[in-house]
Order: sequence, then structure tokens, then C-alpha cells
Amino acid sequence: MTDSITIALSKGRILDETLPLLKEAGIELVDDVKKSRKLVFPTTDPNVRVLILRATDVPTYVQYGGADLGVTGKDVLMEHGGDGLYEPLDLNISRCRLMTAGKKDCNAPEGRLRVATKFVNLARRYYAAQGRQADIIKLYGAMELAPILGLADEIVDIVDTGNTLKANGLEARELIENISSRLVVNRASMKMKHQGINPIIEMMAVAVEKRRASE
Ligand code: PRT
Ligand code: MG
Repeated sequence: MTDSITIALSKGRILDETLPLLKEAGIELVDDVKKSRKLVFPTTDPNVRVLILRATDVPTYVQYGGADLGVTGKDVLMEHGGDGLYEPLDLNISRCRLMTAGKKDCNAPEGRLRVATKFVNLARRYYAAQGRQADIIKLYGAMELAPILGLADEIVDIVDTGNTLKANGLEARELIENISSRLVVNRASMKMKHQGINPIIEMMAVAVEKRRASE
């Protein structure tokens, strides 16, 4: 019997770069995800279906076995903690940097820092590892406003071109991690469904390598 496999994909910017990689692994969505309001999609492989989720929910679905495989950003995985997940493949897509940032031409104050971010777990670990005392303030968006309005001394956020920071009078301070999207696998699925899962990982790895070579 062939295993049936569920893959959780992140909607938004990661999706556009994931679909071509999946296609090269022989998995194509039958419907146009952009035009559909469905959350579960059949694919050209009758044994594979795809879920379209918020990026932050992907590790949770895969951890609890709601999906066997998932694709999401390393930032999201670091914040989640990675419990119950294997991370067999760096897809090398949606690359960016996770950084601290603060007001331009303004050093971080000595002593206790106030840090606004949506990555609260990750930020707590980062500042602890640096031996810095930090009060972490959870925000869900528009982190860039926090230093300007005096809510925080620093933010921890994703930076790509740096334009968003610049437009808001901020500058990047420290690099926490280089980020790209990763393929994650439920630990139990990896054992029970390896016959279905391994070929997908291998074909996606080939697709990633091909791109890297042509970069
Ligand atoms: O938007 P929503 O709240 O639904 O979820 P989300 O923001 O998690 O999803 P999405 O699609 O915006 O991003 C998902 C993932 O894309 C992130 O988890 C990262 O792994 C990756 N990624 C890559 C980025 C960026 N590049 C990026 N530039 N995520 C966000 N940004 C944002 C950043 O937050 C900041 O506001 O773009 C802005 C910075 O860009 P620059 O070019 O101005 O520096
Ligand atoms: Mg977003």
C-alpha cells in the first residue's frame, strides 16, 4: 500500500518559491491556490495533498502530525523550537536575515534593554546567550514603530534590503541568523512513511541543487 502524504505549505511569499520546487519533485497543485478559498488541495500525485497555512502554524501542524511534511522559514522554526521535527533540507529560498535594529545613530543603552518583536522565544534566548538583560515586548506587526514611539530600545525582525528599517529611521545592529526556508518532517512520519517521504525529500534536494548551480 502506498502512504498518503500531507504537505503543509506557508502562504504568502514562501509559497511562490515552493511550488516550482514541488513541481520538480513531481507534485503539482491541481487548482490555482491564489484563486481558491480552499485550505486543502489535491495534487497531481493521488497520494499527496497540500495544506496552505499561516507560516507560523506550519511547524505546529507538522509537530502534531496534522501534516507529514512542511515548508517554513528558519525564523519561524527557531521561534517554534523544533520539537517533534526533523529538518532534512535547506530549500535556499525566501532568504533574509534575522537582526536586531534600533534608532539610527543611537547606541543600545547600557544595562536592561526593552526589545519589541514577534519572535519572543528566539529573542529571549538570543539576549540571554549574549549575557544581556532584556524585557521582551510581544508585537504582531509594525515592529519598526516601537523604537520611534519609545516603546522599545531595539527590535528583533526580518531584514532583506533594509529599506523598511531605513524608511522608519532605524538601522540594523546585530545579525542573529541568516534565514532561508526549510523542509521539515514529522518524526513519526519519517519512520512510518519513509517510502513515500524519502523520494520527495530527494527530488526536492535535486531541484534545490540545480538552482544553486545556476545561481
Ligand atoms: O504576513 P503574515 O503575518 O501572514 O505572515 P508572515 O509575515 O510570517 O508571512 P510572510 O509571507 O510575510 O513571510 C514569511 C517568511 O518569509 C518569513 O518567516 C521569512 O522566513 C521569509 N522572508 C523573507 C521575509 C522577508 N524575506 C521579508 N523581507 N519575511 C518578512 N519580510 C518583511 C520583514 O518583516 C520586514 O517588514 O519585509 C520587511 C523587510 O524587508 P526589507 O527588504 O525592507 O528589508
Ligand atoms: Mg508578512
